[in-house]
Amino acid sequence: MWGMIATWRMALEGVTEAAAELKAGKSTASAVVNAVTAVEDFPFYKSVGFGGLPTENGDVELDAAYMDGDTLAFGAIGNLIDIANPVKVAYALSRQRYNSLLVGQGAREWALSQGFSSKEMLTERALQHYRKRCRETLDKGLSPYDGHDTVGVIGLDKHGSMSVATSTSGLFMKKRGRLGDSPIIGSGFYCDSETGAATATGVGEDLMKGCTSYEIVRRMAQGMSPQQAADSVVCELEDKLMSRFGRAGDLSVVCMNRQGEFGAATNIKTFSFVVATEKQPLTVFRAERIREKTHYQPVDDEWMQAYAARIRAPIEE
Ligand code: SD4
Repeated sequence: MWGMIATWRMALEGVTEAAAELKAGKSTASAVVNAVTAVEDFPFYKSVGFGGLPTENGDVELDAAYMDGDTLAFGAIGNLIDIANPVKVAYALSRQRYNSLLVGQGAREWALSQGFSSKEMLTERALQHYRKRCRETLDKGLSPYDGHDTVGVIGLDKHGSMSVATSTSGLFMKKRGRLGDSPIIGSGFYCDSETGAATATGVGEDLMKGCTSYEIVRRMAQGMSPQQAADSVVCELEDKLMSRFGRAGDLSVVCMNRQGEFGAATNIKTFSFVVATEKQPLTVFRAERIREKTHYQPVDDEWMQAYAARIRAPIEE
């Protein structure tokens, strides 16, 4: 059995190629890193890698992680500035015994010492978004934190190995130095090849309160199906946050078990994700929650066209 699941429609092109690698018997490590790299390199995805949106100071600070489900080794970097592929740095770090989570200047220095090259990650388009948001936030009092998507990819290869990787520019207009869940093991990602893997996207501050990805994997280990584990974790976290904290941000997750069965859950109106397994042909699904359960269906052509137009639409300044 092989399989791959990823957050958001933006993962489609990367998953298309990476799923073919898994089908051909290649390892989950290279498939997952390649899938995330494709998203990082595409300049029109404004929440991951090159073209990602900046902090309130105008710098692009990137977070990424990689976890190997066989050994439980992981590498994660936070607030990385001007290095092309944060996921590759995270992967390289996962091969080290110590220093598994590096942030800021230290992360950059380590990446450079390993031969990763410097690259200006702020694009003209991201700068336009930034200027527009600065104005809107002043004029209309919009929350600076709206509009953000993290890519999280889980892979299962034919040898039974699993891995997971994340990459994000974090919340738009975040404070310098702020970390969300994406580079935090157990919150933004977790993977154990004996059980399965999970990855999250949404408001990191809230996802971290539930150690969301670990909790999903733990429930799968106790016998829940991926869908039950995903739905129960998202629903319970949202309920708890509403009753104890007074509000809950966006919470969306995908997961897969070692049999290649998958699950997805969300508390937002439209959460898209991409899946391909030996049994499930490559599909982009659109998920929504109706009464404590997440329902999903394949997106149609109209949805795909609207998406393509939206991500490339000129930014009205
Ligand atoms: C963060 N969880 O930095 C990330 C952002 C994200 O969908 O996933 N947005 O909090």
